[in-house]
Amino acid sequence: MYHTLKSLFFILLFSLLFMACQEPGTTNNAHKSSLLYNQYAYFEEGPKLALVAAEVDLFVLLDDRGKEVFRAVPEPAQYWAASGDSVRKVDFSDLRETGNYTVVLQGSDERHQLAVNADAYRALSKSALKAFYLNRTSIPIAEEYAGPWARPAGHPDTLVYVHASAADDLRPEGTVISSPLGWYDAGDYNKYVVNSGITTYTLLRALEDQRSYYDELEVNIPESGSGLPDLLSELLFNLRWVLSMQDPNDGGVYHKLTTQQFEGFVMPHEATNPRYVVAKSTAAALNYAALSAAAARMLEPWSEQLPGLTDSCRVAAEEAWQWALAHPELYYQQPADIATGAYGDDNLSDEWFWAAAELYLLNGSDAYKEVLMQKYAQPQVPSWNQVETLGFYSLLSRYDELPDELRELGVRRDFLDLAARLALVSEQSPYGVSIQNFVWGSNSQVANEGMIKLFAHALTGRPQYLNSAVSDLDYILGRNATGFCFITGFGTKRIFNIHHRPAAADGIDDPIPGFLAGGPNLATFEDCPDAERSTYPAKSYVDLECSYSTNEIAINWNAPLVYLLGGLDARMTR
Ligand code: 9MR
Repeated sequence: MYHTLKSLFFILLFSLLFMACQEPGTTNNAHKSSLLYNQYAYFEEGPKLALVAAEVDLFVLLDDRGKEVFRAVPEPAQYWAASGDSVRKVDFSDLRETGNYTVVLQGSDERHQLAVNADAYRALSKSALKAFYLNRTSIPIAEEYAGPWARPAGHPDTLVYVHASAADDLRPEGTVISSPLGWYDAGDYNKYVVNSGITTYTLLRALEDQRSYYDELEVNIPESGSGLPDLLSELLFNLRWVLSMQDPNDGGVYHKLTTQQFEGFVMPHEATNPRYVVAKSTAAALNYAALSAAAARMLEPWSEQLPGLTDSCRVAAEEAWQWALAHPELYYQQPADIATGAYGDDNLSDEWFWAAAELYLLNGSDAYKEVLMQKYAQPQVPSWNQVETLGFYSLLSRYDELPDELRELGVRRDFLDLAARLALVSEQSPYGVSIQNFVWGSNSQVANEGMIKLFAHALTGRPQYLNSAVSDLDYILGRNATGFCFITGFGTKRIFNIHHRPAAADGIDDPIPGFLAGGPNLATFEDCPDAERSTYPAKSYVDLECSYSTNEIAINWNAPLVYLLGGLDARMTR
Protein backbone atom coordinates (compact mmCIF):
# COMPACT_ATOMS: atom_id res chain seq x y z
CA MET A 1 0.00 0.00 0.00
CA TYR A 2 2.74 2.40 1.08
CA HIS A 3 4.67 1.59 -2.13
CA THR A 4 1.64 2.24 -4.27
CA LEU A 5 1.03 5.59 -2.61
CA LYS A 6 4.70 6.46 -2.92
CA SER A 7 4.74 5.65 -6.65
CA LEU A 8 1.57 7.64 -7.17
CA PHE A 9 3.17 10.56 -5.38
CA PHE A 10 6.24 10.41 -7.64
CA ILE A 11 4.15 10.06 -10.79
CA LEU A 12 2.22 13.16 -9.76
CA LEU A 13 5.37 15.06 -8.87
CA PHE A 14 7.08 14.18 -12.15
CA SER A 15 3.99 15.08 -14.14
CA LEU A 16 3.82 18.47 -12.47
CA LEU A 17 7.53 19.06 -13.01
CA PHE A 18 7.25 17.98 -16.63
CA MET A 19 4.38 20.36 -17.23
CA ALA A 20 6.21 23.21 -15.50
CA CYS A 21 9.34 22.71 -17.62
CA GLN A 22 7.51 22.71 -20.90
CA GLU A 23 7.23 25.92 -22.80
CA PRO A 24 3.83 27.49 -22.66
CA GLY A 25 1.56 26.11 -25.32
CA THR A 26 3.60 23.06 -26.18
CA THR A 27 1.19 20.64 -24.55
CA ASN A 28 -1.15 20.87 -27.49
CA ASN A 29 0.77 22.75 -30.14
CA ALA A 30 0.53 21.89 -33.78
CA HIS A 31 4.12 21.91 -35.01
CA LYS A 32 6.61 19.30 -33.96
CA SER A 33 9.23 20.10 -36.56
CA SER A 34 12.43 21.90 -35.57
CA LEU A 35 12.32 23.90 -38.79
CA LEU A 36 9.66 26.32 -39.99
CA TYR A 37 10.23 27.55 -43.51
CA ASN A 38 8.71 28.36 -46.88
CA GLN A 39 8.01 24.84 -48.13
CA TYR A 40 7.34 25.91 -51.69
CA ALA A 41 10.20 28.07 -52.94
CA TYR A 42 12.32 31.05 -52.03
CA PHE A 43 13.05 33.79 -54.56
CA GLU A 44 16.65 33.99 -55.79
CA GLU A 45 16.66 37.76 -55.33
CA GLY A 46 14.51 37.86 -52.20
CA PRO A 47 15.05 37.73 -48.47
CA LYS A 48 15.25 34.19 -47.12
CA LEU A 49 14.20 33.57 -43.57
CA ALA A 50 13.72 30.27 -41.79
CA LEU A 51 12.98 29.64 -38.12
CA VAL A 52 14.47 26.89 -36.02
CA ALA A 53 13.59 25.58 -32.59
CA ALA A 54 15.38 27.06 -29.61
CA GLU A 55 17.68 24.04 -29.17
CA VAL A 56 19.02 24.08 -32.73
CA ASP A 57 22.35 25.88 -32.79
CA LEU A 58 23.60 25.35 -36.31
CA PHE A 59 21.82 25.55 -39.68
CA VAL A 60 23.55 24.09 -42.74
CA LEU A 61 22.44 23.89 -46.37
CA LEU A 62 23.74 21.24 -48.76
CA ASP A 63 23.27 21.47 -52.50
CA ASP A 64 21.95 18.56 -54.58
CA ARG A 65 25.44 17.00 -54.69
CA GLY A 66 25.75 17.12 -50.93
CA LYS A 67 28.18 20.04 -50.92
CA GLU A 68 27.81 22.54 -48.10
CA VAL A 69 26.79 25.93 -49.50
CA PHE A 70 25.64 27.78 -46.40
CA ARG A 71 26.12 27.60 -42.66
CA ALA A 72 24.95 29.91 -39.90
CA VAL A 73 24.44 30.02 -36.18
CA PRO A 74 20.80 30.97 -35.69
CA GLU A 75 20.00 34.24 -33.94
CA PRO A 76 19.20 34.09 -30.22
CA ALA A 77 15.79 32.60 -29.44
CA GLN A 78 12.88 35.03 -29.24
CA TYR A 79 9.56 34.32 -27.57
CA TRP A 80 6.34 35.15 -29.48
CA ALA A 81 3.33 35.70 -27.26
CA ALA A 82 0.96 34.79 -30.12
CA SER A 83 2.43 31.30 -30.53
CA GLY A 84 3.63 30.74 -26.98
CA ASP A 85 6.98 29.46 -28.17
CA SER A 86 10.50 30.66 -28.86
CA VAL A 87 12.22 30.40 -32.22
CA ARG A 88 15.57 31.40 -33.69
CA LYS A 89 15.87 33.18 -37.01
CA VAL A 90 18.18 32.07 -39.79
CA ASP A 91 18.71 34.58 -42.58
CA PHE A 92 20.13 32.86 -45.64
CA SER A 93 19.33 35.62 -48.14
CA ASP A 94 22.88 35.47 -49.46
CA LEU A 95 22.17 32.14 -51.10
CA ARG A 96 20.99 33.23 -54.55
CA GLU A 97 21.65 30.14 -56.60
CA THR A 98 18.58 28.41 -58.05
CA GLY A 99 18.33 24.85 -56.79
CA ASN A 100 17.10 22.27 -54.34
CA TYR A 101 18.85 22.14 -50.99
CA THR A 102 18.91 19.90 -47.95
CA VAL A 103 18.66 21.57 -44.57
CA VAL A 104 20.76 19.96 -41.84
CA LEU A 105 20.17 21.09 -38.29
CA GLN A 106 22.61 20.52 -35.47
CA GLY A 107 20.67 19.49 -32.41
CA SER A 108 18.06 17.64 -34.45
CA ASP A 109 18.25 14.63 -36.74
CA GLU A 110 15.58 16.03 -39.08
CA ARG A 111 16.39 16.67 -42.73
CA HIS A 112 14.28 19.00 -44.87
CA GLN A 113 14.23 19.87 -48.54
CA LEU A 114 14.07 23.49 -49.56
CA ALA A 115 13.96 25.15 -52.99
CA VAL A 116 15.23 28.44 -54.36
CA ASN A 117 13.30 28.98 -57.54
CA ALA A 118 11.28 32.04 -58.50
CA ASP A 119 10.02 30.25 -61.63
CA ALA A 120 7.93 27.97 -59.45
CA TYR A 121 5.64 30.88 -58.61
CA ARG A 122 3.89 30.95 -61.96
CA ALA A 123 2.17 27.64 -61.17
CA LEU A 124 1.14 28.77 -57.69
CA SER A 125 -0.15 32.12 -58.89
CA LYS A 126 -2.24 30.36 -61.54
CA SER A 127 -3.59 27.86 -59.07
CA ALA A 128 -4.79 30.53 -56.63
CA LEU A 129 -6.68 32.21 -59.45
CA LYS A 130 -7.97 28.93 -60.84
CA ALA A 131 -9.54 28.20 -57.45
CA PHE A 132 -12.17 30.84 -58.27
CA TYR A 133 -13.14 28.95 -61.42
CA LEU A 134 -13.40 25.75 -59.40
CA ASN A 135 -15.80 27.52 -57.03
CA ARG A 136 -18.13 28.82 -59.77
CA THR A 137 -21.86 28.32 -59.44
CA SER A 138 -24.26 27.72 -62.33
CA ILE A 139 -21.99 26.13 -64.93
CA PRO A 140 -20.51 22.64 -65.28
CA ILE A 141 -16.88 22.52 -64.22
CA ALA A 142 -15.45 20.62 -67.16
CA GLU A 143 -12.65 18.09 -67.08
CA GLU A 144 -10.55 19.90 -69.66
CA TYR A 145 -10.21 22.79 -67.19
CA ALA A 146 -10.60 21.04 -63.87
CA GLY A 147 -9.03 17.61 -64.36
CA PRO A 148 -10.14 15.30 -61.55
CA TRP A 149 -12.16 18.09 -59.93
CA ALA A 150 -14.66 18.27 -62.81
CA ARG A 151 -18.27 18.27 -61.62
CA PRO A 152 -21.78 18.94 -62.92
CA ALA A 153 -23.20 22.45 -62.72
CA GLY A 154 -24.58 23.43 -59.35
CA HIS A 155 -27.06 26.15 -58.44
CA PRO A 156 -28.32 27.68 -61.68
CA ASP A 157 -30.01 30.35 -59.53
CA THR A 158 -32.42 31.18 -62.34
CA LEU A 159 -35.29 30.53 -59.97
CA VAL A 160 -34.74 32.41 -56.75
CA TYR A 161 -37.47 33.54 -54.36
CA VAL A 162 -37.83 36.96 -52.83
CA HIS A 163 -37.75 36.30 -49.09
CA ALA A 164 -40.27 37.99 -46.77
CA SER A 165 -37.47 40.20 -45.42
CA ALA A 166 -36.90 41.61 -48.91
CA ALA A 167 -40.50 41.84 -50.10
CA ASP A 168 -42.31 45.00 -51.14
CA ASP A 169 -45.33 45.90 -53.25
CA LEU A 170 -43.59 45.45 -56.57
CA ARG A 171 -41.81 42.26 -55.57
CA PRO A 172 -43.97 40.56 -52.97
CA GLU A 173 -42.76 37.56 -50.98
CA GLY A 174 -42.25 34.56 -53.24
CA THR A 175 -41.67 36.58 -56.41
CA VAL A 176 -39.28 34.61 -58.59
CA ILE A 177 -36.18 36.35 -59.87
CA SER A 178 -33.09 35.13 -61.69
CA SER A 179 -29.66 35.76 -60.22
CA PRO A 180 -27.24 33.28 -61.80
CA LEU A 181 -23.43 33.06 -61.97
CA GLY A 182 -20.95 34.15 -59.32
CA TRP A 183 -18.77 32.09 -57.02
CA TYR A 184 -19.73 30.14 -53.95
CA ASP A 185 -18.66 32.33 -51.08
CA ALA A 186 -16.60 29.77 -49.27
CA GLY A 187 -17.10 26.21 -48.06
CA ASP A 188 -20.83 26.91 -48.14
CA TYR A 189 -23.00 27.31 -51.23
CA ASN A 190 -24.36 30.80 -50.67
CA LYS A 191 -23.56 34.10 -52.32
CA TYR A 192 -23.15 37.30 -50.31
CA VAL A 193 -22.94 40.81 -51.78
CA VAL A 194 -20.87 42.30 -48.97
CA ASN A 195 -18.14 39.70 -49.29
CA SER A 196 -18.23 39.85 -53.06
CA GLY A 197 -17.49 43.57 -52.89
CA ILE A 198 -14.03 43.33 -51.38
CA THR A 199 -13.20 40.12 -53.25
CA THR A 200 -14.03 41.31 -56.74
CA TYR A 201 -12.45 44.69 -56.10
CA THR A 202 -9.23 43.07 -54.89
CA LEU A 203 -9.04 41.11 -58.15
CA LEU A 204 -9.74 44.29 -60.16
CA ARG A 205 -6.91 45.90 -58.20
CA ALA A 206 -4.60 43.01 -59.12
CA LEU A 207 -5.53 43.46 -62.77
CA GLU A 208 -4.88 47.20 -62.76
CA ASP A 209 -1.70 47.02 -60.70
CA GLN A 210 -0.13 44.14 -62.68
CA ARG A 211 -1.66 44.79 -66.05
CA SER A 212 1.05 43.35 -68.28
CA TYR A 213 1.46 40.28 -66.08
CA TYR A 214 -2.25 39.45 -66.26
CA ASP A 215 -2.41 40.23 -69.97
CA GLU A 216 -0.22 37.16 -70.36
CA LEU A 217 -1.38 34.89 -67.55
CA GLU A 218 -3.57 32.06 -68.82
CA VAL A 219 -5.10 29.63 -66.36
CA ASN A 220 -7.07 27.37 -68.70
CA ILE A 221 -10.67 28.40 -68.09
CA PRO A 222 -13.45 28.33 -70.70
CA GLU A 223 -12.83 32.00 -71.55
CA SER A 224 -9.07 31.57 -72.10
CA GLY A 225 -8.09 32.84 -75.54
CA SER A 226 -11.10 35.18 -75.74
CA GLY A 227 -8.88 38.24 -75.95
CA LEU A 228 -9.58 39.25 -72.36
CA PRO A 229 -7.12 38.48 -69.56
CA ASP A 230 -8.23 35.35 -67.71
CA LEU A 231 -8.23 37.26 -64.43
CA LEU A 232 -10.72 39.69 -65.95
CA SER A 233 -12.95 36.89 -67.30
CA GLU A 234 -12.92 35.27 -63.90
CA LEU A 235 -13.91 38.38 -61.98
CA LEU A 236 -16.57 39.23 -64.58
CA PHE A 237 -18.18 35.90 -63.78
CA ASN A 238 -18.86 37.20 -60.29
CA LEU A 239 -19.47 40.84 -61.17
CA ARG A 240 -22.34 39.78 -63.42
CA TRP A 241 -23.92 37.97 -60.51
CA VAL A 242 -23.43 40.96 -58.19
CA LEU A 243 -25.12 43.26 -60.71
CA SER A 244 -28.18 40.99 -60.70
CA MET A 245 -28.66 41.53 -56.96
CA GLN A 246 -30.06 45.03 -57.46
CA ASP A 247 -33.80 45.52 -57.40
CA PRO A 248 -34.46 47.44 -60.64
CA ASN A 249 -37.53 49.04 -59.07
CA ASP A 250 -35.72 51.06 -56.44
CA GLY A 251 -31.95 50.55 -56.75
CA GLY A 252 -31.75 48.68 -53.43
CA VAL A 253 -29.50 45.64 -53.19
CA TYR A 254 -30.26 42.28 -51.56
CA HIS A 255 -27.80 41.35 -48.86
CA LYS A 256 -27.42 37.74 -49.93
CA LEU A 257 -28.69 34.86 -52.02
CA THR A 258 -29.03 31.82 -49.81
CA THR A 259 -30.79 28.71 -48.64
CA GLN A 260 -32.47 28.93 -45.25
CA GLN A 261 -29.97 26.58 -43.60
CA PHE A 262 -26.47 25.65 -44.68
CA GLU A 263 -26.61 22.70 -47.07
CA GLY A 264 -25.14 19.33 -46.09
CA PHE A 265 -21.77 18.09 -47.30
CA VAL A 266 -23.00 17.06 -50.74
CA MET A 267 -21.88 18.03 -54.23
CA PRO A 268 -23.19 21.35 -55.59
CA HIS A 269 -25.67 19.77 -58.02
CA GLU A 270 -27.09 17.69 -55.16
CA ALA A 271 -27.68 20.72 -52.96
CA THR A 272 -31.04 21.73 -54.30
CA ASN A 273 -32.91 23.43 -51.48
CA PRO A 274 -34.81 26.58 -52.43
CA ARG A 275 -32.79 29.77 -52.59
CA TYR A 276 -33.87 33.24 -51.55
CA VAL A 277 -32.71 36.79 -51.90
CA VAL A 278 -32.79 38.14 -48.38
CA ALA A 279 -33.15 41.67 -46.95
CA LYS A 280 -31.91 44.76 -48.72
CA SER A 281 -29.26 46.44 -46.58
CA THR A 282 -27.26 49.66 -46.58
CA ALA A 283 -24.06 47.62 -46.40
CA ALA A 284 -24.98 45.66 -49.52
CA ALA A 285 -25.97 48.83 -51.39
CA LEU A 286 -22.69 50.58 -50.52
CA ASN A 287 -20.52 47.58 -51.36
CA TYR A 288 -22.42 47.21 -54.59
CA ALA A 289 -22.08 50.92 -55.40
CA ALA A 290 -18.35 50.87 -54.64
CA LEU A 291 -17.67 47.74 -56.66
CA SER A 292 -19.74 48.67 -59.69
CA ALA A 293 -18.31 52.22 -59.75
CA ALA A 294 -14.79 50.79 -59.53
CA ALA A 295 -15.63 48.35 -62.33
CA ALA A 296 -17.09 51.12 -64.51
CA ARG A 297 -13.80 52.98 -64.23
CA MET A 298 -11.30 50.13 -64.18
CA LEU A 299 -12.87 48.19 -67.06
CA GLU A 300 -12.69 51.18 -69.38
CA PRO A 301 -9.67 49.71 -71.27
CA TRP A 302 -11.90 46.78 -72.35
CA SER A 303 -15.11 48.73 -73.01
CA GLU A 304 -15.11 47.77 -76.69
CA GLN A 305 -14.93 44.06 -75.91
CA LEU A 306 -17.55 44.44 -73.19
CA PRO A 307 -20.21 46.56 -74.86
CA GLY A 308 -22.54 48.30 -72.44
CA LEU A 309 -20.95 46.88 -69.31
CA THR A 310 -19.20 49.98 -68.01
CA ASP A 311 -22.32 52.07 -68.63
CA SER A 312 -24.49 49.55 -66.82
CA CYS A 313 -22.06 49.53 -63.91
CA ARG A 314 -22.09 53.30 -63.71
CA VAL A 315 -25.89 53.52 -63.63
CA ALA A 316 -26.15 50.62 -61.18
CA ALA A 317 -23.61 52.28 -58.86
CA GLU A 318 -25.40 55.61 -58.84
CA GLU A 319 -28.77 54.03 -58.18
CA ALA A 320 -27.45 51.93 -55.33
CA TRP A 321 -25.86 55.03 -53.82
CA GLN A 322 -29.14 56.94 -54.02
CA TRP A 323 -30.91 54.06 -52.32
CA ALA A 324 -28.28 54.04 -49.56
CA LEU A 325 -28.74 57.78 -49.03
CA ALA A 326 -32.46 57.16 -48.60
CA HIS A 327 -31.84 54.19 -46.26
CA PRO A 328 -28.63 55.07 -44.45
CA GLU A 329 -29.11 52.85 -41.42
CA LEU A 330 -30.66 49.66 -42.65
CA TYR A 331 -28.25 47.32 -40.90
CA TYR A 332 -28.58 43.68 -41.81
CA GLN A 333 -30.68 41.70 -39.36
CA GLN A 334 -30.72 37.96 -39.82
CA PRO A 335 -34.35 36.84 -40.27
CA ALA A 336 -35.51 34.16 -37.83
CA ASP A 337 -35.84 31.48 -40.54
CA ILE A 338 -32.40 32.08 -42.08
CA ALA A 339 -29.26 30.62 -40.49
CA THR A 340 -26.50 31.11 -43.08
CA GLY A 341 -23.65 33.65 -42.90
CA ALA A 342 -24.72 37.09 -41.76
CA TYR A 343 -21.92 39.39 -42.84
CA GLY A 344 -23.56 41.87 -40.51
CA ASP A 345 -21.84 45.18 -39.89
CA ASP A 346 -23.10 48.04 -37.75
CA ASN A 347 -20.38 50.48 -38.66
CA LEU A 348 -20.68 51.58 -42.26
CA SER A 349 -18.47 54.64 -42.13
CA ASP A 350 -15.77 52.84 -44.11
CA GLU A 351 -18.31 51.55 -46.65
CA TRP A 352 -19.55 55.13 -47.19
CA PHE A 353 -15.96 56.27 -47.67
CA TRP A 354 -15.13 53.54 -50.16
CA ALA A 355 -18.29 54.01 -52.21
CA ALA A 356 -17.92 57.80 -52.18
CA ALA A 357 -14.29 57.49 -53.29
CA GLU A 358 -15.18 55.20 -56.20
CA LEU A 359 -18.11 57.31 -57.34
CA TYR A 360 -16.06 60.48 -57.05
CA LEU A 361 -13.28 58.98 -59.17
CA LEU A 362 -15.87 57.85 -61.68
CA ASN A 363 -17.73 61.11 -62.22
CA GLY A 364 -15.99 63.85 -60.23
CA SER A 365 -19.13 65.10 -58.54
CA ASP A 366 -18.75 67.28 -55.44
CA ALA A 367 -21.51 65.42 -53.60
CA TYR A 368 -19.32 62.31 -53.44
CA LYS A 369 -16.24 64.33 -52.56
CA GLU A 370 -18.01 65.79 -49.56
CA VAL A 371 -18.98 62.39 -48.19
CA LEU A 372 -15.53 60.99 -48.69
CA MET A 373 -14.01 63.95 -46.86
CA GLN A 374 -16.52 63.59 -44.06
CA LYS A 375 -15.92 59.86 -43.65
CA TYR A 376 -12.16 60.02 -43.99
CA ALA A 377 -10.44 57.84 -41.37
CA GLN A 378 -7.13 56.11 -40.94
CA PRO A 379 -6.65 53.12 -43.23
CA GLN A 380 -6.50 49.65 -41.69
CA VAL A 381 -5.78 46.16 -42.93
CA PRO A 382 -8.87 45.45 -45.05
CA SER A 383 -11.44 42.76 -44.39
CA TRP A 384 -15.04 42.27 -45.50
CA ASN A 385 -16.27 44.65 -42.78
CA GLN A 386 -13.40 47.14 -42.95
CA VAL A 387 -13.04 48.57 -46.44
CA GLU A 388 -11.63 52.07 -45.86
CA THR A 389 -8.32 51.03 -47.37
CA LEU A 390 -9.95 49.94 -50.62
CA GLY A 391 -10.89 53.60 -51.10
CA PHE A 392 -7.28 54.53 -50.36
CA TYR A 393 -6.02 52.14 -53.05
CA SER A 394 -8.30 53.70 -55.63
CA LEU A 395 -7.54 57.30 -54.64
CA LEU A 396 -3.82 56.59 -54.63
CA SER A 397 -3.99 54.96 -58.02
CA ARG A 398 -5.29 58.30 -59.35
CA TYR A 399 -3.32 60.48 -56.97
CA ASP A 400 -1.93 62.81 -59.63
CA GLU A 401 -5.43 63.75 -60.72
CA LEU A 402 -6.76 64.45 -57.23
CA PRO A 403 -7.58 68.02 -56.25
CA ASP A 404 -5.42 69.56 -53.50
CA GLU A 405 -8.14 69.35 -50.87
CA LEU A 406 -8.20 65.55 -51.21
CA ARG A 407 -4.45 65.23 -51.17
CA GLU A 408 -4.39 67.44 -48.09
CA LEU A 409 -6.48 64.90 -46.25
CA GLY A 410 -3.25 62.92 -46.05
CA VAL A 411 -4.27 59.95 -48.19
CA ARG A 412 -0.74 59.15 -49.29
CA ARG A 413 0.92 59.92 -45.97
CA ASP A 414 -1.59 57.91 -43.93
CA PHE A 415 -1.43 54.92 -46.25
CA LEU A 416 2.37 54.88 -46.21
CA ASP A 417 2.34 55.25 -42.42
CA LEU A 418 0.24 52.10 -42.23
CA ALA A 419 2.60 50.25 -44.56
CA ALA A 420 5.64 51.46 -42.61
CA ARG A 421 4.10 50.38 -39.31
CA LEU A 422 3.33 46.94 -40.71
CA ALA A 423 6.85 46.55 -42.08
CA LEU A 424 8.35 47.60 -38.74
CA VAL A 425 6.25 45.12 -36.77
CA SER A 426 7.31 42.42 -39.20
CA GLU A 427 11.01 43.22 -38.79
CA GLN A 428 10.70 43.06 -35.02
CA SER A 429 8.46 40.01 -34.88
CA PRO A 430 10.10 36.72 -33.86
CA TYR A 431 8.21 35.06 -36.74
CA GLY A 432 8.93 37.86 -39.25
CA VAL A 433 5.31 38.89 -39.84
CA SER A 434 3.08 41.89 -39.20
CA ILE A 435 0.07 39.99 -37.95
CA GLN A 436 -0.57 40.42 -34.22
CA ASN A 437 -4.28 39.79 -33.76
CA PHE A 438 -5.55 36.51 -35.12
CA VAL A 439 -9.12 36.83 -36.36
CA TRP A 440 -11.30 34.33 -38.19
CA GLY A 441 -9.58 34.20 -41.57
CA SER A 442 -6.23 35.29 -40.08
CA ASN A 443 -4.35 34.05 -43.14
CA SER A 444 -6.22 36.55 -45.28
CA GLN A 445 -5.08 39.26 -42.92
CA VAL A 446 -1.50 38.20 -43.62
CA ALA A 447 -2.23 38.24 -47.36
CA ASN A 448 -3.86 41.67 -47.12
CA GLU A 449 -0.88 42.98 -45.19
CA GLY A 450 1.34 41.70 -47.99
CA MET A 451 -0.91 43.44 -50.49
CA ILE A 452 -0.61 46.76 -48.64
CA LYS A 453 3.15 46.38 -48.71
CA LEU A 454 3.25 45.63 -52.44
CA PHE A 455 1.08 48.66 -53.10
CA ALA A 456 3.44 50.75 -50.95
CA HIS A 457 6.36 49.27 -52.86
CA ALA A 458 4.81 50.40 -56.14
CA LEU A 459 4.31 53.90 -54.71
CA THR A 460 7.78 54.33 -53.23
CA GLY A 461 10.09 51.72 -54.76
CA ARG A 462 11.40 50.98 -51.27
CA PRO A 463 12.76 47.43 -51.07
CA GLN A 464 11.76 47.08 -47.40
CA TYR A 465 8.12 46.79 -48.51
CA LEU A 466 8.87 44.17 -51.09
CA ASN A 467 10.93 42.16 -48.63
CA SER A 468 8.23 42.36 -46.02
CA ALA A 469 5.61 41.11 -48.51
CA VAL A 470 7.86 38.16 -49.33
CA SER A 471 8.03 37.42 -45.63
CA ASP A 472 4.21 37.37 -45.44
CA LEU A 473 4.09 34.88 -48.26
CA ASP A 474 6.71 32.70 -46.54
CA TYR A 475 4.42 32.61 -43.52
CA ILE A 476 1.52 31.37 -45.63
CA LEU A 477 3.76 28.77 -47.26
CA GLY A 478 4.89 27.22 -44.00
CA ARG A 479 6.98 29.58 -41.90
CA ASN A 480 4.22 29.90 -39.32
CA ALA A 481 3.60 28.50 -35.87
CA THR A 482 1.56 25.54 -37.13
CA GLY A 483 4.15 24.42 -39.69
CA PHE A 484 1.42 23.91 -42.31
CA CYS A 485 1.62 25.27 -45.83
CA PHE A 486 -1.80 26.93 -45.94
CA ILE A 487 -2.54 26.63 -49.68
CA THR A 488 -4.28 23.43 -50.70
CA GLY A 489 -2.24 21.19 -53.00
CA PHE A 490 1.12 22.74 -52.11
CA GLY A 491 3.90 22.34 -49.56
CA THR A 492 5.40 19.39 -47.73
CA LYS A 493 3.23 19.58 -44.63
CA ARG A 494 -0.06 19.90 -46.49
CA ILE A 495 -3.59 20.60 -45.42
CA PHE A 496 -6.08 17.99 -46.53
CA ASN A 497 -9.40 18.45 -44.78
CA ILE A 498 -10.66 21.89 -45.64
CA HIS A 499 -14.18 22.83 -44.63
CA HIS A 500 -15.47 22.96 -48.19
CA ARG A 501 -18.53 21.08 -49.33
CA PRO A 502 -17.36 20.10 -52.84
CA ALA A 503 -13.93 19.05 -51.57
CA ALA A 504 -15.57 16.94 -48.89
CA ALA A 505 -18.12 15.30 -51.18
CA ASP A 506 -16.13 14.71 -54.37
CA GLY A 507 -14.57 11.42 -53.24
CA ILE A 508 -11.06 12.63 -54.08
CA ASP A 509 -8.48 12.51 -51.28
CA ASP A 510 -6.63 15.61 -52.37
CA PRO A 511 -8.50 18.81 -51.66
CA ILE A 512 -9.39 21.11 -54.56
CA PRO A 513 -6.12 23.00 -55.10
CA GLY A 514 -5.23 26.66 -54.86
CA PHE A 515 -7.32 27.62 -51.83
CA LEU A 516 -6.05 29.51 -48.80
CA ALA A 517 -7.27 28.05 -45.52
CA GLY A 518 -8.69 30.55 -43.04
CA GLY A 519 -5.90 29.93 -40.56
CA PRO A 520 -5.35 29.95 -36.81
CA ASN A 521 -7.48 31.98 -34.40
CA LEU A 522 -9.41 31.60 -31.17
CA ALA A 523 -12.80 32.81 -32.44
CA THR A 524 -14.65 29.64 -31.47
CA PHE A 525 -13.93 26.09 -30.37
CA GLU A 526 -17.50 24.95 -30.96
CA ASP A 527 -16.97 23.70 -34.50
CA CYS A 528 -14.78 20.73 -33.52
CA PRO A 529 -15.32 20.39 -29.79
CA ASP A 530 -13.24 17.20 -29.52
CA ALA A 531 -10.24 18.38 -31.50
CA GLU A 532 -6.91 18.86 -29.84
CA ARG A 533 -6.26 22.51 -30.33
CA SER A 534 -3.79 25.07 -28.98
CA THR A 535 -5.02 27.97 -26.91
CA TYR A 536 -2.35 30.19 -28.45
CA PRO A 537 -3.89 32.18 -31.29
CA ALA A 538 -1.10 31.67 -33.84
CA LYS A 539 -1.17 27.91 -33.27
CA SER A 540 -4.84 27.34 -32.85
CA TYR A 541 -5.59 25.60 -36.11
CA VAL A 542 -6.79 22.12 -36.95
CA ASP A 543 -6.76 20.45 -40.33
CA LEU A 544 -10.19 18.94 -39.82
CA GLU A 545 -13.25 19.29 -42.01
CA CYS A 546 -15.42 20.32 -39.06
CA SER A 547 -13.21 23.31 -38.34
CA TYR A 548 -15.08 26.02 -40.18
CA SER A 549 -13.46 28.62 -37.97
CA THR A 550 -9.87 27.70 -38.92
CA ASN A 551 -9.99 25.47 -41.98
CA GLU A 552 -12.65 26.87 -44.28
CA ILE A 553 -11.73 28.58 -47.53
CA ALA A 554 -13.35 31.78 -48.80
CA ILE A 555 -13.25 34.01 -51.86
CA ASN A 556 -12.28 37.08 -49.84
CA TRP A 557 -9.29 35.17 -48.50
CA ASN A 558 -8.10 33.92 -51.88
CA ALA A 559 -8.33 37.33 -53.53
CA PRO A 560 -5.46 38.98 -51.60
CA LEU A 561 -3.52 35.74 -52.05
CA VAL A 562 -3.93 36.12 -55.81
CA TYR A 563 -2.78 39.73 -55.51
CA LEU A 564 0.25 38.82 -53.44
CA LEU A 565 1.29 35.91 -55.66
CA GLY A 566 0.79 37.83 -58.90
CA GLY A 567 2.53 40.91 -57.53
CA LEU A 568 5.53 38.91 -56.35
CA ASP A 569 5.71 36.66 -59.39
CA ALA A 570 5.70 39.73 -61.65
CA ARG A 571 8.42 41.43 -59.62
CA MET A 572 10.70 38.56 -58.66
CA THR A 573 10.92 36.44 -61.81
CA ARG A 574 14.33 36.79 -63.38
O1 9MR B 1 -15.22 35.67 -42.66
C1 9MR B 1 -16.29 35.74 -41.73
C2 9MR B 1 -15.72 36.03 -40.36
O2 9MR B 1 -15.11 37.29 -40.33
C3 9MR B 1 -16.82 35.93 -39.32
O3 9MR B 1 -16.24 36.07 -38.04
C4 9MR B 1 -17.54 34.60 -39.45
C5 9MR B 1 -18.67 34.42 -38.44
O4 9MR B 1 -19.67 35.33 -38.66
O5 9MR B 1 -18.07 34.47 -40.75
C6 9MR B 1 -17.09 34.46 -41.75
O6 9MR B 1 -17.70 34.38 -42.99
C7 9MR B 1 -18.33 33.17 -43.33
C8 9MR B 1 -19.69 33.54 -43.88
O7 9MR B 1 -20.49 34.06 -42.84
C9 9MR B 1 -20.40 32.37 -44.55
N1 9MR B 1 -19.55 31.75 -45.54
C10 9MR B 1 -18.28 31.31 -44.99
C11 9MR B 1 -17.53 32.49 -44.44
C12 9MR B 1 -16.13 32.08 -43.99
O8 9MR B 1 -16.14 31.32 -42.84
